[in-house]
Amino acid sequence: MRVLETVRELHALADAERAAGRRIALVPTMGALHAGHLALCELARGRADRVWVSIFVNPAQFDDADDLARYPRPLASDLARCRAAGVDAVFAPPVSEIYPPGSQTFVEVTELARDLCGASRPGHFRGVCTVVLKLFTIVGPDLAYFGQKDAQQAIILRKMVDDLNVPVELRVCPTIRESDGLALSSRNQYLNAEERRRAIVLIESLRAARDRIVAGERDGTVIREMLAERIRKTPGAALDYAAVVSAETLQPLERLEGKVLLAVAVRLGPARLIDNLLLQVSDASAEETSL
Ligand code: PAJ
Repeated sequence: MRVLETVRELHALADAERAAGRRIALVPTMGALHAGHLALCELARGRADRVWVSIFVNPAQFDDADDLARYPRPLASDLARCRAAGVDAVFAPPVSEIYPPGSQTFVEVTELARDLCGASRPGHFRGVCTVVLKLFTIVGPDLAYFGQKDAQQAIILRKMVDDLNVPVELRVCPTIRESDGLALSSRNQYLNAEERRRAIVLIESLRAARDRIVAGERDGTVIREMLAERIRKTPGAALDYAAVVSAETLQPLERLEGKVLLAVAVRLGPARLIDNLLLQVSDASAEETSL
C-alpha cells in the first residue's frame, strides 16, 4: 500500500494508473476509520482496479476550533486498517498541501446547504465541497464513495458534481450500524457509557417515525413532531433538528410523497450526532430506500 503526503505525488500516481487503463475509486475520509468507512472501501473494491482512501481532517469544514482540535487522528491504526482492507493507496496530506498560504477559492452549493446541518454549522458544506472538489481534480477518480449516514453531504456533493460537470460517478452506500442500531461515527467515542446508551434515541425515533408512515400517516408535521418529542423526552439529549424533507430539495414536506428524508441531529454531552432514514412514499405504500 502506498502512503502519499503531497499533491504532486498523488497526481503523478493517478496519471500513471490512468495511463495503464486502471479505474480508480476514491473514498474521502477524515480518518478515525471504522467499519462504516471500510464498507465504502469494500464496495469500491468490487467496482474499480484501485481503491484510494484520503485521510484529511479538513479545517475548512469545522466552524468550531475546539471540535477541530479534539477530532481524533489515529493515523497509524488507520493505515493498518486500510492495509488490512486491501486499500491500494492512502493520501494523508498536511494542511499546507491542501490549503497553501494564500488559498482563497471556495466552492459553495447554495440552497441545499442552507438548512439542516447547514443551519447549525455555518460554512461547513462550503468546506466539504471545496476539499472534495480539490480531491477530485487532483486524483480524477472514475468513482467516489460516500455514506448515506451524511445524507445532506451526499445530496450536496451530487449537486456540485452535476452543476460543475465533474466527470466522476458518485456512489452512496448504506449506513453501517452497531448491533443496537447506533450509526457508526468517529464522534461516538466522545460519549460516556450513559450517553452511549441514550444515543440510540436517534435511530429509535427514526424507526418509530418510519413505522408510522408505513402504517399510513402522510402528514409531515405529525411525523416531525413525533421525532422531536421523542428526542426532547430523552434525558441529556438536546435536539438540534428533526426534519421531514424532500430528498431532492431538502425542503419540509407537509404531505409526504416521493423520496422523503427523515433526519435528526442531537447533542449528547460533548458529541453532536446525526442519523437519517430514507423512504419512498406514495398514497398506497411507503418503503425504505437509498440515495
Ligand atoms: P468522515 O466523517 O470521515 O466520513 C467519510 C465517509 O464515510 C463519508 O462519506 C461518510 O458519509 C461515510 N460514513 C461515515 N459513517 C458511516 C457509516 N456509519 N456508514 C456508512 N458510511 C459512513 O464525511 C466526511 O468524513 C468529510 O466530510 C469528507 C467527505 C471526507 C470531506 O472532508
